[in-house]
Amino acid sequence: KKMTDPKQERTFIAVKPDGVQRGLIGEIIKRFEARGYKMVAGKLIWAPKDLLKNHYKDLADKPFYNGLVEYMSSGPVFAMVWEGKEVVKMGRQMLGATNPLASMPGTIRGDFGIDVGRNICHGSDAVETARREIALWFKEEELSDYEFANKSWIY
Ligand code: FUP
Repeated sequence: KKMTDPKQERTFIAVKPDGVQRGLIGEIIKRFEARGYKMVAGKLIWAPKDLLKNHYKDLADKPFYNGLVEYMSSGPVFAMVWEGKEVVKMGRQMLGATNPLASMPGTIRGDFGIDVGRNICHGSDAVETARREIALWFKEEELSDYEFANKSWIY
């Protein structure tokens, strides 16, 4: 399996605690499925703080970091790995901008959120970041490598 094939690119997407509490897990899965992406892994997990601190380690010096870790550990998240053509960039586009005023209607944040501190979902910002985040949240055996029935109608 060639990981350089853009159709086999993978990203880490998570429904954050507010998204889970608001019943948006299915809505978010639905959008990635309908777009043509393949789910490779998915689980509900109440993340321990050390995992979240590692996940957001690049933001450790930001003023919102402690609040961010508190929010992310306030309930379970639904963690996923999605695969398909340029899914990292496309996933970010589907999630919408970090700034609520810039997240367009039609995106997940633009349709369901108004606050940067309750922004419903996470998506990796680059292929390298995705690799790191997938390895952080999932064991290798939790990732399913399978043929996707609809593929020839998508590519
Ligand atoms: P994103 O990649 O869109 O998740 O944005 P960042 O990596 O810049 O920020 C990570 C998380 O920190 C965001 F999802 C929400 C939170 N955050 C704030 O709470 N306040 C800010 O000013 C910026 C980000």
